[in-house]
Amino acid sequence: PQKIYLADYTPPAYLVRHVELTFRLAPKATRVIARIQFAPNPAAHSRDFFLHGEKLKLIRASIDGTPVQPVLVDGGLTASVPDAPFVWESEVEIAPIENTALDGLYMSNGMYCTQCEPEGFRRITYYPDRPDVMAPFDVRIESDLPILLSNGNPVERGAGYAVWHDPWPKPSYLFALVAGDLVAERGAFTTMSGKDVSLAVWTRAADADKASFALGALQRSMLWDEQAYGREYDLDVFNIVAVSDFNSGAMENKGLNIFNTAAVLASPATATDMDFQRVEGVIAHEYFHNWTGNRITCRDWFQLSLKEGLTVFRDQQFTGDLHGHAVKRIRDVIKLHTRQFREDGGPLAHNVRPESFVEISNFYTGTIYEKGAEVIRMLHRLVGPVAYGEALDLYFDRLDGQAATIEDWLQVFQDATGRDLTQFKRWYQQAGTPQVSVVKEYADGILKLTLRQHTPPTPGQPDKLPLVIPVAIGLLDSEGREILATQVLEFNQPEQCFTFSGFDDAPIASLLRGFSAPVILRQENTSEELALLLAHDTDSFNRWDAGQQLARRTLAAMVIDNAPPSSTYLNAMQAMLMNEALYPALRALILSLPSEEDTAQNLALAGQIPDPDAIHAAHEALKNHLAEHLEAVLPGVYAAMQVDAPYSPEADQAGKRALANATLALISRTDHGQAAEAQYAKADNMTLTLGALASLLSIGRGNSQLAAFATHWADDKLVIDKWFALQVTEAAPRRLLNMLNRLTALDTFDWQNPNRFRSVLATISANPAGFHQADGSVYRFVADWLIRLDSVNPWTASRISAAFDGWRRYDTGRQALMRAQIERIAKAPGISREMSEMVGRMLA
Ligand code: BAL
Ligand code: ZN
Repeated sequence: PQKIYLADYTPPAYLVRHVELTFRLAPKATRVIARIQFAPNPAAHSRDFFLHGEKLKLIRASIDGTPVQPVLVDGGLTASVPDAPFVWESEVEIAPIENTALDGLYMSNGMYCTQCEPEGFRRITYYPDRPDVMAPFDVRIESDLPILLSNGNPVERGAGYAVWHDPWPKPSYLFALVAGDLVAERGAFTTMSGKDVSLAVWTRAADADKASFALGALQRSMLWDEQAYGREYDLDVFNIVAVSDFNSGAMENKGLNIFNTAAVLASPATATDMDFQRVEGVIAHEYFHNWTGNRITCRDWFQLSLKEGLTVFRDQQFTGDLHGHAVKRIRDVIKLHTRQFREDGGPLAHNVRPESFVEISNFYTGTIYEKGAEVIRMLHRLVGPVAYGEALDLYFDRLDGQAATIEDWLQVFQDATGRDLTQFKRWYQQAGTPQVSVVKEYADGILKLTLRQHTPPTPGQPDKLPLVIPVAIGLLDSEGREILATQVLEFNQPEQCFTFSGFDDAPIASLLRGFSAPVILRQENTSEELALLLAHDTDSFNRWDAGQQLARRTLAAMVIDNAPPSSTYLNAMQAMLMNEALYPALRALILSLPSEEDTAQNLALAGQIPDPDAIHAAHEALKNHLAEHLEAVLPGVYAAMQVDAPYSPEADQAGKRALANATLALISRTDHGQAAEAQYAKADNMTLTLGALASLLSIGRGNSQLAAFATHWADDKLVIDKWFALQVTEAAPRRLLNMLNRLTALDTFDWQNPNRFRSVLATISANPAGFHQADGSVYRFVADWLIRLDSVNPWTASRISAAFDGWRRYDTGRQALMRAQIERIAKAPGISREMSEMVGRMLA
């Protein structure tokens, strides 16, 4: 397949002044009539007129009212047009009911909806479907369905039709349309300048009781964006629609956000505390896109992180402000470690701003999103919050209404702060996770830290240049008292020394506080130093990180040397667990072991070939040891975490439930599931129900509860997704294939529904020892399903194919087995461009 290069960007030949669309909706034969005002672009290099279009049946076309016969070419059409403003009209026919890719206009449970980012609009009508073409839209929808929605403000509603007007120029990827039998949870928001906005969250009638939390989250987001960034909403209405067939989490279409039901519906009985937090975070993320993405959009798709990295950073700030920064930061870093570091260390590694791609849809990745957010977090730390605020004000002033680039973004920071960001820009241009090693020397009251940085080669980038790495540091004395508050070192050379003086004894360094840069830190500190940091560091993130480092060390020794678990680790966990000054959510996070994927990465980094069975065995053994070591204290902590008040997803209660579930998982290993059965029986919310069920399944029990759960929740798809996923996560590795065969044979395994497919197929990665069965049977199972799904839904299938990206890490037997499956996918007849690019990159 043809690659597209950033270096080949040219401005569009024609700009669009105005778009008028009429939709005559019918499942098999929707007519789309487009009337588009084009004007030559003075900045263009050519006058070639090209409109994208895919899977469209052209009925007619005209230019300035005169019928024309455009030339249909691969991916669109061309026509000869005036070298002056003109009006293009076309009528096309499409079949939304046949659109199983869920890209463009499609149907879900009898409702029409759209997904246009990145390139779905070209499946709706012929158009210059590129983000640097922005225009106001008028949309008329004709249908007998009761609710007809599009972007912008409502203009007119009559029998069988509705008209919408969006005054804000937008690229086609932000277009949206919804038509269906829906009910609204309604609310309002008065903006900072006193404008009233009507808000609505639209769902199926059966889900009406699960929309109020999302509405509140939207109101909180609107207020926060005014207070934190001075950003006011700019339309009379804001609509959110819940759709059960959706490829991703949600979409920020102007004024009409469309959400996967999983990212918007929440009630205490059906959603966990983490689901509530995800719903609030995604609602915020999509809302914040209104300024960072919609008002200022991307010039081309290479700039995707311009909107995604910034918007993720903003939603992280929001969640931290509302619910506590430390816990949010730890959760985000866990995600970064497992998702992005893995991507950065394998064949799919790419720049935060890629320089080429075949299918941009393959680049909605941890690198674009999470590493992109980390890059902005570093900028925030380097310039400080005040200068960051000034730079963002300038960004909004200077680039509002434009399609911008990473260069524009950095220029704003340079102009606002006077800082030269030439070297900093490398974060956007170099793939791979930098490794930072630290050597500490202490003599005569002086501490000398020597930092070295090295970024390993990644595909197409054998050599790397040094980066600007902000290293936040604090120092503790041997009693654990802080003797140097957090400072930020600017580490920008291959090797650099930093000295600190005036000590009586060798201080203990707390490095990379708050995870101040997305790097792998390699330091030679002793287990006792880590235990001291875990007990005393003023930086909560580094307390958690010290616990993780201790766990990593003991797990590595257990895997490599068959060593017993470190008593330093076990004792440190006991002290931490009993420390009531530490809030429960933090204790729960510290008590949780790093994932098996994390251990595999850690061993690979140490030059070992990770053995998934040995890693799993070590994790199980360490949990058993923890359960025994803490046996006397766990019931007391568990009892103290019981909540009597009515359910609320707020941080205090959620933190208690997190620690209750974390302790329950250990208690179950010694009480044969008694406490978990009791919790399951009396739980009145999904967090405790699932926590109990997970504990039971993890010790090979819980069959009757599992059956009762399925019966009770048979009508709730999102809850049944959890039922599927939990069985995959908790399956004993050797039984996983049987489990997978059983689950996918059920009538309820509606494989064309992305959530249901993911609940089984994407969840396999959470059971690495099961995925990596040495006979390769699970690899084959995954490949079979990916090939099958790819023929109907390439987007979701190609995303899950990344499960194979770590193949070179493993022993030669597993490598050969995985490679064979990746090659089989590559050769499957009719494989999509998306999948073909993914497997091609993994094999390269
Ligand atoms: N723009 C795609 C969905 C999201 O990142 O918000
Ligand atoms: Zn986004």
